[in-house]
Amino acid sequence: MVEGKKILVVGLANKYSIAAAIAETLHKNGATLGFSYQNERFEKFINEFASQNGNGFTKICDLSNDSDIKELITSTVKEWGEIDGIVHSVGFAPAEQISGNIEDCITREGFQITHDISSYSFSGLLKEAHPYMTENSSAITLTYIGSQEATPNYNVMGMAKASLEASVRYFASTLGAKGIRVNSISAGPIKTLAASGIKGFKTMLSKHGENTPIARNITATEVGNAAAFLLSDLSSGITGQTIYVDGGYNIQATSFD
Ligand code: NAD
Ligand code: 0WE
Repeated sequence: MVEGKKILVVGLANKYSIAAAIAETLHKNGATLGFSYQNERFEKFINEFASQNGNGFTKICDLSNDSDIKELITSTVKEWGEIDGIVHSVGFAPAEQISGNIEDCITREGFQITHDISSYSFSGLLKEAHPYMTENSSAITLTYIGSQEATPNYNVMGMAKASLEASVRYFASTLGAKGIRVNSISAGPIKTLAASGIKGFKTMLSKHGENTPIARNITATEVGNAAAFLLSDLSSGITGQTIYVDGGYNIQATSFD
């Protein structure tokens, strides 16, 4: 479904990353992949992962830095000439921002960092990449239902995800005529490294599984499969959307049991 498509994957940290599952599905389905990573700490893993998934290029890119974003796109275009797809699987809030009641922990600096990395970075990537994106190309990002519903502890991350989802609609609206589609996947909770650092995550995960229509939690592979669909021409009529890959969790009303 994505044979021959040249897709840049941003947000791979380790084997538990949602970006890893997405990359594996894309590779299995014939895509050519390139990877960017946040800093030297991830270099060894990324290079190993890249060599096992098609031997694509790897490039360091701190998304808080405009010149890093520019260099990432420049080197991607040098490598490929054009870009058929972008996967943005990135989110960050300083730990103290996502623990406790929002009124006790939100700060101007925490707000700025969270919105910069978790929302602006997607805009920044598209701003640089769109001139090189092909007719029938597609960009996706990862979001969470905490953008729509006040979720305990998610706090300013939920505000940044709301901004990210709005950015998907704005970019979809203006890039559509160039044949570029932009969507997000709203994933149910998955035990990644980012998630395992969150207190009470395990309890949340098991309650979430019980209270979901499919009666279990979703897997990163299921997100990878939806991502491959959104990056492929099979989804050519879909843009500006938030697609829920959450086992149907979002369609339920509050339970009063
Ligand atoms: P992860 O920690 O594996 O991925 C987060 C990535 O963000 C890492 O690769 C990290 O290096 C990168 N990153 C952070 N700051 C950066 C910076 N300044 N520059 C470049 N990269 C930076 O965790 P994950 O759970 O795979 O998260 C991926 C995406 O999925 C995030 O947007 C997250 O909000 C979203 N998401 C996660 C879940 C979940 O339960 N795990 C659910 C829904 C959505
Ligand atoms: O988007 C996320 C996690 C994002 C995240 C995680 C961390 C942990 C380590 C962002 N920043 C940081 N900063 C750190 O220092 N998810 C959707 C997973 C998640 O995070 C939560 C959740 C869920 C679900 C936080 C509180 C409540 C629920």
